[in-house]
Amino acid sequence: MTLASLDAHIAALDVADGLKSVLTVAARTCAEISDVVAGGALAGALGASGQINVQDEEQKKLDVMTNDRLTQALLACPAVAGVASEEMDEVQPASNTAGDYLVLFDPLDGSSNIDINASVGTIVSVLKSPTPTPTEADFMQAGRNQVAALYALYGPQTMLVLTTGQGVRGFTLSSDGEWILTHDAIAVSKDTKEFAINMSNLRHWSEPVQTYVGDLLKGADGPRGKNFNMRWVAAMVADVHRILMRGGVFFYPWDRREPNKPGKLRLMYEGNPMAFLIEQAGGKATTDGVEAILDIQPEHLHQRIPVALGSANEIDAFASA
Ligand code: AFP
Repeated sequence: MTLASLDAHIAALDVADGLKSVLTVAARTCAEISDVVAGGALAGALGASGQINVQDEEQKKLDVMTNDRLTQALLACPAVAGVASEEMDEVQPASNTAGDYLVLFDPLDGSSNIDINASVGTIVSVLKSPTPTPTEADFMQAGRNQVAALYALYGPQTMLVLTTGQGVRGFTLSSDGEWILTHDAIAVSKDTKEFAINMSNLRHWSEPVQTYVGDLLKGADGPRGKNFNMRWVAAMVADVHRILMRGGVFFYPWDRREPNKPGKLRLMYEGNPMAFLIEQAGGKATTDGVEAILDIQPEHLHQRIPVALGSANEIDAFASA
């Protein structure tokens, strides 16, 4: 049996050639990043960089290395008009003026997992650029406008999961450095008995979220009438991947710690691309069970939102809690 490669899949896609180039460059760079992540201490990839990013978070060396690689590779692609990253204060327009696409990324999702050798990822979102010389305002497009979204998961296997709005497919990185189609037509089950949330924040959540999670914890004897399992990897890529593989729901809700920040996760680098993938796989991606993440009109490049996504019937149950 001949296994299809990502290159062959991209070549056959019914999308513009420019988008094919962007996806090819993003996938190639993720394969390179996989090598650096796997090298760990041997690749000088562990530990703090000593720098603080725009989110006021201490950057790890790997945050900086992966951000630099993606930025350079994408800005060198003639189809790219500009990039924005969770790790950079401002958007970076390309020096060429022929690009059609804006690429937004979280170069290394789950940074706290790096030094403990647990799963991390890269998340990428692609928009059409309204102009070949984009400014920040041109990036302020609702997630519904995305023309592609992907993530790479650097776990026991390195995988890349992609949508261009025609379903969701998963590719596994071979020992030859080639992405091979291994998961066709990925679909999120409608129902689940598994949830993901950082329980240590319980006391900070709103009353309805506390009530909903409390009901899950009561199991078969409670109002939900079934036992739920819980998982939390602390890397959204890995939690979303589990949901795409076997169903489940993921929450990072609004909480009281910093009332001016409506959640921890970033709309443009995490919420939108993951919402596109989850919706394309038949799941729901919302802020509160009802409001679709993809319909939010962004106000800031680094805007944060609450996230509730995954198996459709369980997101509906969350909405009615
Ligand atoms: P970093 O990319 O800054 O490491 O954050 C990871 C993340 O944004 C997301 O991937 C996780 O689901 C979430 O944060 C974990 O947050 P807690 O550390 O609060 O559990």
